[in-house]
Amino acid sequence: MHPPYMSRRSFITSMGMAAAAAIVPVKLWATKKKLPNIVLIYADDLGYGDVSCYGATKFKTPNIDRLASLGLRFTNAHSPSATCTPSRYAMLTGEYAWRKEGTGVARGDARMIIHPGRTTLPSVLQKAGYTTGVVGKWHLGLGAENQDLNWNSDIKPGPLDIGFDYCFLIPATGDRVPCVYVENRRVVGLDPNDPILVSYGKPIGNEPTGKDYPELLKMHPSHGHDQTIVNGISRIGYMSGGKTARWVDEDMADTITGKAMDFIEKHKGERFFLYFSTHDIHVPRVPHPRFAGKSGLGPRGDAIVQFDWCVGEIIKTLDRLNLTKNTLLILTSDNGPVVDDGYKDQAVEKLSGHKPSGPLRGGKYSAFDAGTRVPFIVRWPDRIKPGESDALMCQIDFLASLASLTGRKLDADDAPDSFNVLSALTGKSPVGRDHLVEHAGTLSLIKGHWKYIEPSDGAKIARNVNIELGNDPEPQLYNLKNDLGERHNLAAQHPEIVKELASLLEKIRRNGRSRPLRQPQ
Ligand code: NG6
Ligand code: CA
Repeated sequence: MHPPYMSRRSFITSMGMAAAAAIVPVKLWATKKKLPNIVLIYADDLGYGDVSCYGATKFKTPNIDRLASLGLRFTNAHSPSATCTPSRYAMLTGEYAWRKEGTGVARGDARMIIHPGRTTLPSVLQKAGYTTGVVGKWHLGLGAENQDLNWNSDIKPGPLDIGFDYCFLIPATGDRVPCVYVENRRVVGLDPNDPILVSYGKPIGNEPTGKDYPELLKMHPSHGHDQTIVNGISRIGYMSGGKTARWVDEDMADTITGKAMDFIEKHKGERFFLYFSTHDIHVPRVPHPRFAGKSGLGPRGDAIVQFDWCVGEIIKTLDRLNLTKNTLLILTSDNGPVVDDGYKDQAVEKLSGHKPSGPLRGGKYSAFDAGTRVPFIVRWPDRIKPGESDALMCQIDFLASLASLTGRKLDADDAPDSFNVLSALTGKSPVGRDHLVEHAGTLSLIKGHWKYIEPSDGAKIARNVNIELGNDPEPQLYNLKNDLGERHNLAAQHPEIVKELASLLEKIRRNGRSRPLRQPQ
């Protein structure tokens, strides 16, 4: 029977269309036509104050500023954690990383921590008909648990097993071996006669290390980072072989931006999701020579200028292909800023008054807000009015929000901490999350303008990187509305608020989930 509101003929026609679209329900098929492409640009270690549209004055980030002027600039948006692996884990699974063992900063030979079969951000979009790709930094491990990982044959499981149709990866970080790219399941440019071996224990082969041969280095470590030398830079971990496959740091931004642009170009006729995860501005900061000196702040500032260039290339590609209007473009960062993160790259000496954390306290690794409050810009000309929003947002919500956008239902067990904040993400509502757990080793809870930091015996300052970690054996309570810099601990004045927030945090921890089941999907 055809529905009463349709003639028999149009019903048959629409059935034919639905069949052609692989039996998508008619209602969804109608809305699907308007679904946007989605591009997520994910910077590494870019701080709240590191771009000019968030207050940086010592250099300019014109492409990011332009995005912000054409889109929605969020001022209270967060990464889920204050370091890379847990932030990315949470963003892709919709589960707080602190719930799961083994989601701390991963070694370069770590096994994949997101298991195949799990509902992920890319798997949701793939099921919604998107072609999905990840280009750039991965840092979530590769290969199966309890099995040796052989870098010289098919590397699996990997992104292709959790919802991505394509990947071009920096497997871990720029400062961790192996220093090679992986495309889909294979190391790029590998000579089979020169196999790659990787070790995070003992030295391997007879490759020189930074510790033993500092005279071979073009950039010296300030702490750690003194193992195998690749491209004149010593790394974390040992590797041998794979000489023809090793990356050149100076070319990394060009290489991965080129791959991201190729992905867009190749899939311009389809609906696509691209997760473009840059290496910038993580250490080692070795931008291409054409960016050298451009910021006046040394390699850290130059890496920001390079990152801005990458953003500009993506914007231009979308413009050129006429995709801009119906592309949801999100730009944000995996955690807050750090100045000296292990290499002597003059970042400290040349800071010149620049404040990577802007008005916030702390930085990468920190429970104070600069650990996780990051730049967060969303542009979608067809649907989002330019402006600003102070809604409480978190990247962990991409999963439920984009599931809602694309008409995918989540099972009760999926994405246990991902909220549907689509209205806030698209600027329809000024209200985002009700509350948010922040993770930096220590947990914090933000609810409204209050922020509670759990008591912790951890170090107060991360010595080498010189960042206040926000740990204190006493509970801390800050009013972010008039004390954004978290200077005045009000816990003693408001014990009732401390009690309320501590018990909500405990409940979230105990329940194993925080996504409201009755939230509209
Ligand atoms: C730290 C590294 C730091 C950086 C960080 C991970 C040392 C001394 N420090 O252990 O350089 O790699 O891990 O950064 O090794 S993240 O952004 O990927 O989380
Ligand atoms: Ca990071």
